[in-house]
Amino acid sequence: MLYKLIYFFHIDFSVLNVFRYITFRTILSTLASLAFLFIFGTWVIGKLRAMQIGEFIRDDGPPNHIDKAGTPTMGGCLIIPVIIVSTLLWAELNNIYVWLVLFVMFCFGLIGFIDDYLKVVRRDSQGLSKKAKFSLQVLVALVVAIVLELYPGFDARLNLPFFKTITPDIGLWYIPVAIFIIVGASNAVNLTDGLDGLAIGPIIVAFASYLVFAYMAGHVKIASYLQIPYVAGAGELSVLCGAVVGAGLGFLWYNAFPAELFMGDVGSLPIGAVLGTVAVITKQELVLILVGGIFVVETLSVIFQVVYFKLTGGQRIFRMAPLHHHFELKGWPETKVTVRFWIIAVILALFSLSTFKLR
Ligand code: 57M
Repeated sequence: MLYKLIYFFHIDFSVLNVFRYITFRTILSTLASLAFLFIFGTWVIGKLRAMQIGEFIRDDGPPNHIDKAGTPTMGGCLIIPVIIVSTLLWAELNNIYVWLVLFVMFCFGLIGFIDDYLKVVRRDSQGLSKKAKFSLQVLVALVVAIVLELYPGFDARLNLPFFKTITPDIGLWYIPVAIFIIVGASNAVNLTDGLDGLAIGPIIVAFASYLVFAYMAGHVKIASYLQIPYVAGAGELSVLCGAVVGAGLGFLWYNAFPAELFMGDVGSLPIGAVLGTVAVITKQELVLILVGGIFVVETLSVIFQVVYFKLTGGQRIFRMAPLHHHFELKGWPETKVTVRFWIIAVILALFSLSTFKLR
């Protein structure tokens, strides 16, 4: 929006030509998000406190979490609008992918909001039922998958990391695959969001990686040089990824240990779903397993724990799942778990970048 308005004057002021470039607008959207978080963060935390929107802590978790009772939550109510506004300000708005991702962000944000509202405001410990939550997530992802399948500019074939010539055409099976990636990423980020700064660190790293991937996929020369699928228009998603990185850094300011604010489901569900959607659109869906390795491992730890628990009638692999609780119960301080998970996230992201050359 703002970008178009400013660019309108580029004939009189040639310096404004710079607004044409995705790279420049990505920097602006990152900084805009960061600035919004700094401007409104303290005010929102104060409002949440005044409205008594504080975290309820389960007493079966690690003991150090009891002190976190009452920490303002539903920080996603700040993060999500900030990302949407920054994207609307600096992205090209006649781009179908930008709208598709904003649609996912809004819908998953709404699902998370209803769940948080029931749990935190209405004090209904169950929140939205697991079945309702999952069905709504699948429905939204289904809409996205169908739009992509039908959109003539989108080639719905899989792109395998390390293999440039193998691009399996799985036909209509692409729809369930895309749904799995979007819904899976959403819930994986949600499961990881259990320690101060734990989810937002790898989120920043993952979106910074996809910012680069989107730029490469949307640039015909770079895509052809790297022999990755060219997705016309996908470069605009760099602006959106930049907005998430900026909002993530701003949120980390408040979420760093000891956290003054949690993001809630209203933050974790949409951010995870958006990560999955960006991975699908940029045709880098399988690299997400690497880039989002922390989220994958956390989710697998829960699956293994639950299956093993059921098969053995009550025995456990980990002291507690998800994995971060296991390390906490082993005696690692919370910040040590968090920072080590961040380090692994950065290593995985660097490794995933190397897949573009190792082909
Ligand atoms: C989200 N939510 C956090 C906060 C955040 C199947 C099972 C593994 C599900 C899982 C679960 O419920 N996951 C959903 C986890 C919660 O954080 C809130 O939720 C939002 C994200 N959705 O934004 O609002 C707690 O996490 C802590 N936290 C921080 N800092 C942050 O920045 O310290 C969050 C953000 C907060 C706070 O304590 O209250 C959560 O962990 O509940 N369930 C679990 O994770 C439970 N695991 C479990 O039951 N394991 C069993 C199973 C698998 C057999 C086992 O291993 O034996 C654990 N969680 C809790 N207590 N709270 C263990 C018990």
